[in-house]
Amino acid sequence: MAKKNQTLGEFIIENQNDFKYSSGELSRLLNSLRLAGKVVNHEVNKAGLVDITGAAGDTNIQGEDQQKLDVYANEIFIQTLTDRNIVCGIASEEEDDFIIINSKDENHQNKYVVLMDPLDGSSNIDVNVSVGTIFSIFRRVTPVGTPVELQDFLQTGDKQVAAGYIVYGTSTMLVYTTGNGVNGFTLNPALGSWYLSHPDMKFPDDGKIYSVNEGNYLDFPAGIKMYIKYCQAEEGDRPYTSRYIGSLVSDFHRNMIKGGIYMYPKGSKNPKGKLRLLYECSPMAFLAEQAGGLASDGYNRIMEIEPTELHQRVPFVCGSKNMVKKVHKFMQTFG
Ligand code: AHM
Ligand code: MG
Repeated sequence: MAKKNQTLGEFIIENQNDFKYSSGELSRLLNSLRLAGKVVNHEVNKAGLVDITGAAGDTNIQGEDQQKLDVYANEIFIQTLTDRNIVCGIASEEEDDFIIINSKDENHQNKYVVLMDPLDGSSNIDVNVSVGTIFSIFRRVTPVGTPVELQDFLQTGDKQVAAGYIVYGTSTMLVYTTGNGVNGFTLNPALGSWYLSHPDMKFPDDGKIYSVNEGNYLDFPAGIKMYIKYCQAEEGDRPYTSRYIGSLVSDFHRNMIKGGIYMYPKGSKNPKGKLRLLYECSPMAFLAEQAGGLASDGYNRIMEIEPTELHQRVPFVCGSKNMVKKVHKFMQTFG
C-alpha cells in the first residue's frame, strides 16, 4: 500500500513482491538509479554556477577538463551501475554500441540490462530549462553467465520489467513503473531523500494541452496537420492550449498531470521520426499505458514495435487516451 511521504527506499522494499522475477536484484538496480539520479541532479542544479556547460573536450580557466552535462550524466549512470555490479549490459543514447558488463563473480550472474537516455532535452541546459533522464529495464534473453548480445537490448516494449524518468525541474522527481501503476517521488535536496509525492499517477482520459514543435508544421503528415487544426478550432472545449518545452520528459510529465498529448511525427527532416524507440519512446510508452494513457507511432502501439537496431527512431504520439485515439482517426483518414 503506497503511503504518501514514504521514502523511495522504503517503497521499493515494500513493493518488491510485485516484481515478476528476482526482486532483490531489481530492487538493487532501482536503488542504483536513484543514487545516480541524485548525483546528476546536483550537477544539473549548479550548471550555471560552475560553467560546466561548455563543450566536451574544452578546458576551463583552471586548466581542468570540462564536460558537457549529458556526457557527465552518461558517465555517472554507467559508472554507478558498473561499480555496483548490478546489470549485465547497458545501452545509452550517448554510446554507439551497447556495453557488456562482466560481473565480478566469474559467471556473470546478473540478469538485467538497462537502456537509457542519460540527459534528454540537453539543448535546454544552457537556458536553464528542465531536462530529464529516461531509463528502461529488460531481463536478458540470452543465457545468464555469458556476455550480453544485441538481442538482449532489441526487445519490444511489452517485455520491459521497469521504466521511468527523472525530471530535473523546479523540483526534481523520479517517476517509475514496474508494471503495477506509476508512482512519483520528489527529491528533498536538503536530506537527499526521495519521498512519495505522487502515488498512482494517472493521465486524465481527456486533456486540453497539445505539445508539438509547430515550427515543423509544413513538414508534418496530413493526419497530424488536421489534428492540429482540430485542436485550434473553436468548438466545444476547444481551442486547446499549446505547450511545448522541447524536453520530452517535462512535456510528458505536465501532460500526465494535467491531461494532454505529445507528438513528434515524421517529416522530411526526420523521415523516421526524431525520437529513439529504445531510449525514449518505449519507456515513456510503458509509463503512459501504466498511467491509463496511450502511446503509438500514429497507428500502432509503441510497445509492440519490434526493434531492429539500437538507435532506431520512430514517430511518437503519447498522452491522454481519448486524444491519442483522435489522432489515430485522423491518421487513418488523412495519412
Ligand atoms: P535529445 O535526445 O537530443 O535531447 O532529443 C530529444 C528531444 C526531446 O526531449 C524533445 O521533445 C525533442 O527532442 C525536441 O526536438 P525539437 O527541438 O526538434 O522540437
Ligand atoms: Mg533524448
